[in-house]
Amino acid sequence: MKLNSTLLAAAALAALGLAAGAARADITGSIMLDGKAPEMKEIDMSGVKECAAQHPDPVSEEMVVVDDKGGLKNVIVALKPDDVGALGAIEAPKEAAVLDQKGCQYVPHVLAVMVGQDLMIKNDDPFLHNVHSLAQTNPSFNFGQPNKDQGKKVDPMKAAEQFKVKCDVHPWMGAYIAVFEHPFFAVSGDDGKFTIKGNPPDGDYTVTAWHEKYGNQEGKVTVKDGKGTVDFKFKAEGATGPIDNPGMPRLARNGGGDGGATVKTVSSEKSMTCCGGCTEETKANTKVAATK
Ligand SMILES: [Cu+2]
Repeated sequence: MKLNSTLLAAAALAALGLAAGAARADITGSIMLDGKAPEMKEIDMSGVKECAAQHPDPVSEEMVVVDDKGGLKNVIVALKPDDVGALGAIEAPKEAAVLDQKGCQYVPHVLAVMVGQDLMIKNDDPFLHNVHSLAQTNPSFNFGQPNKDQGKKVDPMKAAEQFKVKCDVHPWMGAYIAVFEHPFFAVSGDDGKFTIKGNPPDGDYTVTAWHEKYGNQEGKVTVKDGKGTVDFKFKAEGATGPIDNPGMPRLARNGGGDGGATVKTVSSEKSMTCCGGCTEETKANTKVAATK
């Protein structure tokens, strides 16, 4: 009898789990690169022994990372609601977003966080990195982490913005952080696929997709019963990036870029769209930067 009740309890739990799974609503999709991916340059760490020592194999830049099917990694995808307030009561994700420094690279290379979400900067290397945020709207940070560190909490982000983070010790180290006013965002994985979780209300939404080299795109998704799909395709040909903007107009003024295209070379209205939840101020800056 005891066994039976245990089994029953397990069955009930399983049923609950299934029900919860069924109720969970996700927006999914994939990002593909159309055409041949440019070959990424090898990062030369030879001048810094402690970094080079951590990489028996060559390390490539992470600007364009595709799998063998053309899935494009590190694309920030987000809903762009007309009115964030219409999304209902939304809370920042409880789990902290973590930017790690490992083997003299940022992990992940692209990170998305929500306003108010905890943001931790971790150091997996037993030596100095100086992590330097180029944020202008948000509280910026600029501090050294001389040794391994499980995570130093920085001030939570306050507004939608995208910015670059760099290391002042190792010039090749760069990461991007995008801040949203809502939790409906994701970053595409190794296979170019993404999942926006959080169950946004049913309806039609604009979705933005931003890539460091290929810029911005917008798509549409219809969310029904919390589910929806939207795919993006970026063209490999003709891109002149890296593009620190237009999704990140502030970077151009910061000189935080890697060179290459600047906002001056971007003329299409579409590519000047802010990547998700832009504040009016950001939009205004986009226009100012674009007309300079
Ligand atoms: Cu560093």
